[in-house]
Amino acid sequence: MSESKDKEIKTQPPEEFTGLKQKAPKETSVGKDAIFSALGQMNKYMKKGEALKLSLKINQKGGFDCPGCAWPDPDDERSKLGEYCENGIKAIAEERSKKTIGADFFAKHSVQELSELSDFELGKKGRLLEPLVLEEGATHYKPIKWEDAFQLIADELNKLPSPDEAIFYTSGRTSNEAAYLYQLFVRAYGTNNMPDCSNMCHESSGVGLSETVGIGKGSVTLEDIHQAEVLLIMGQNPGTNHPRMLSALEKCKVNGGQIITVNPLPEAGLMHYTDPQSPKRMLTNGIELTDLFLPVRINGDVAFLKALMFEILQMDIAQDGGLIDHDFIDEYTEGYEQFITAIRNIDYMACLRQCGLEAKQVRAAAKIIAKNEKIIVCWAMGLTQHENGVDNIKEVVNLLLMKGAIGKPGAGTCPVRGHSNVQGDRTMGIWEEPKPEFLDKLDEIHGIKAPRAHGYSVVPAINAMKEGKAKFFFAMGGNFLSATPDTEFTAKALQNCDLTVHVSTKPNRSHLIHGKKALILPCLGRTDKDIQNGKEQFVSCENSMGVVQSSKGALNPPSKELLSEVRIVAELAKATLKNSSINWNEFANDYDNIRDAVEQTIPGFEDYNKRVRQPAGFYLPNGARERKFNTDTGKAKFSTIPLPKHEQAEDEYIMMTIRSHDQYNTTIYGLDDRYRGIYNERRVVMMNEADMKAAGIQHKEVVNLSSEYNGVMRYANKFLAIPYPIPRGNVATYFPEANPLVPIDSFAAKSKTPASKRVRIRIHRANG
Ligand SMILES: Nc1nc2c(c(=O)[nH]1)N[C@H]1C(S)=C(S)[C@@H](COP(=O)(O)OP(=O)(O)OC[C@H]3O[C@@H](n4cnc5c(=O)[nH]c(N)nc54)[C@H](O)[C@@H]3O)O[C@H]1N2
Ligand SMILES: Nc1nc2c(c(=O)[nH]1)N[C@H]1C(S)=C(S)[C@@H](COP(=O)(O)OP(=O)(O)OC[C@H]3O[C@@H](n4cnc5c(=O)[nH]c(N)nc54)[C@H](O)[C@@H]3O)O[C@H]1N2
Ligand SMILES: [Mo]
Repeated sequence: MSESKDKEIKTQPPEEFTGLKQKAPKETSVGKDAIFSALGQMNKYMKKGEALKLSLKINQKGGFDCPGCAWPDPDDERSKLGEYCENGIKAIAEERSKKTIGADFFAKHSVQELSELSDFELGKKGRLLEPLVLEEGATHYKPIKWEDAFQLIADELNKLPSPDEAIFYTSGRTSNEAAYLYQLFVRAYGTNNMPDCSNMCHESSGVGLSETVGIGKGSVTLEDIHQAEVLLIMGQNPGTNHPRMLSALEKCKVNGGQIITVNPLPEAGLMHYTDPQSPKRMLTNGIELTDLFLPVRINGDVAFLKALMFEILQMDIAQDGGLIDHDFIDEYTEGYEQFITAIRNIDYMACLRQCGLEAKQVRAAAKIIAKNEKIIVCWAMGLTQHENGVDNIKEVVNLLLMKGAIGKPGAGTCPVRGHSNVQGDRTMGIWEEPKPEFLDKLDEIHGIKAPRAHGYSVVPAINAMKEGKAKFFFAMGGNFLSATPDTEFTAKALQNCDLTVHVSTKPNRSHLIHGKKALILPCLGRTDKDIQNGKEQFVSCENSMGVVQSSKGALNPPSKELLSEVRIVAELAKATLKNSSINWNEFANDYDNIRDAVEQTIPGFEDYNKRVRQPAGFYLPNGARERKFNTDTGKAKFSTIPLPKHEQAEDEYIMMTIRSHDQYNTTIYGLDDRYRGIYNERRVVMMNEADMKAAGIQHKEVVNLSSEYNGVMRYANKFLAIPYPIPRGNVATYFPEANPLVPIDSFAAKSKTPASKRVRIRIHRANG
């Protein structure tokens, strides 16, 4: 037993270096290095037979949906070699690690001791095997029976003065079936406090798109990407985060399309690609992807888009029209006059200054876009995680509407989603602001009285716990402490709770920063066989392009003690809601029954059980795809967006927090960021070489970081400064190590998405 009683639990990740090696950033992606890296991870962390079995089933029809990203699978033919990618393999190697941890591990190590470990070190301990409880005042987690765990939760929930003092978080791996049942339980219990990872992710896209084109999802299909004449890829690093997107980009290029990349960093994955599944490409050294690279300053996107649209307007005037789609604008949109007047009158030089690009670069982009009609804009966190995140999306929509590039083949919006079922969870009703029609249906079908008042999203949920307005925290997956902004602040919020509960597959830092009491409930993962009532079940997920597909685990679970998320919800509901008229057993015994309820509740799921059994699943309806814009006026809307205010003191840098190649959000697969040439270290701050020189900072010098926002100081110490091709005044660090610096009160207007891509920081020489 450890002597750790007097030591404090560490709320911040450990500030220790692991041995940085830096090489020049790579200029090409995937190829044989990716295969070696994936095989390396499988050999190191998985059992041999299991690795082979899984790699043949990943993203295959009738197989399981990769727990990695939400990029869609081809509707027709799937590669024989397995429709997988390096990072998909890492995701399953992580989930199916041969290591496991049970009660003996937790008896040996106190919570305090474990709090000295990083998420990387914790994750590598292995799969969780049995339910665990941390009693009030205890120093160690110990085993608890499932029924006692459910009773403990039920007692806490029934003790609360109001259901609105409970918070129910969801990460985006939860299946449609589990998500539907979960939200039904939470609403039957009596609250809409359902924050989810989407709040920190694509919420800005959801809000921006709903208000302008009437649907919070993207409008394109995979085939559209293949057919596009121009792909504008903004604030996204697909080589790392959506590797299978690269083969779609390759198809687009082979079909004659052009790619414009807008990113502060020259991400290797977007520059050059060698398809590991094509021997010919491996021999011929692959294909150039990006035709025009625009190294925009962090959050310079609105300024860039304005300058771009100004240029297109000038070109249209110069050639007497034909470049702007007035037929489309007249028939389908509103707000054009006001919008185009504002574009005509922009301060062009101010736009150039803010985006950091030269006029000739903007003009080069305008030339490509103006003369083409099939245009798709793809984006991810580089656009959404800003205070003006929603405006970023609306400005993207302006460009597409101006060109009539939506609701026709090869054109439209493509927000590339994160978690593999984050989009499906929202469709199933995981939302703090549910629509009244949806709640009416729940009431009618299930005989409940769902609450109408909106609940907390992530940032308000943290504030509520911090202020003592919420006392119970339940997480269906995820790593709330490490994923949210302002780590210290969030830690205090969680520690204010009476009970914190995590349904998890692997240990993480959220298990260690706990309420008075805490529970860890281990569950089945995507790769595990799920048998209920003697019958093998499957679940379903919705990908980034609105296709719903089935997913069935392939391996025996690592322990008999693990329950499916569906079963956990059902048991929890039975324990908590004593007079419930809902037959929770029926749902958990056969997931077809859940799908039948979904079909009755949510439009687009007609014949759900039948269609989900079709090999490639089915598409959900999408108004924007058909030029049916479901806004309040039935028209797509142009927006008039102000240029963002960029406050920044002389000695401040603008920091973005990004993912390395070896991580899945807070799950850290390894310590390398191969494409960026950064090896064996995550506590780095990437700086422009000239900035380092000006500040007298040496390569690999130890620096401390601080951020000051609304008069509050925040700190994260011990990072190594390294030179990197990034615009001057901008720096980059990895998430989650830099999250202590992201202010809790810096978030996007309307979507409340934390502004983790634009944090004002100062860099202090540790020995200077
Ligand atoms: N392997 C792997 N796959 C993943 C994930 C993972 O962690 N690992 N995470 C999943 C999840 S949940 C998500 S949301 C996605 C995330 O996918 P991404 O959004 O690609 O992930 P980030 O690393 O946050 O990268 C943001 C990119 O935007 C750029 N950027 C930052 N600020 C700006 C800006 O102001 N303007 C512009 N134009 N660009 C900017 C950065 O340089 C970087 O290339 O990936 C999903 N897939
Ligand atoms: N600074 C900064 N912060 C960010 C971001 C950023 O770019 N910068 N990105 C944000 C984004 S886009 C997102 S989506 C969030 C992610 O936030 P989360 O979704 O909360 O975090 P993850 O790291 O994906 O969660 C990992 C944990 O999920 C559990 N898990 C894995 N698989 C399963 C499963 O099948 N079932 C269950 N029940 N549990 C499982 C494991 O225990 C694992 O430790 O982080 C956000 N935070
Ligand atoms: Mo995300």
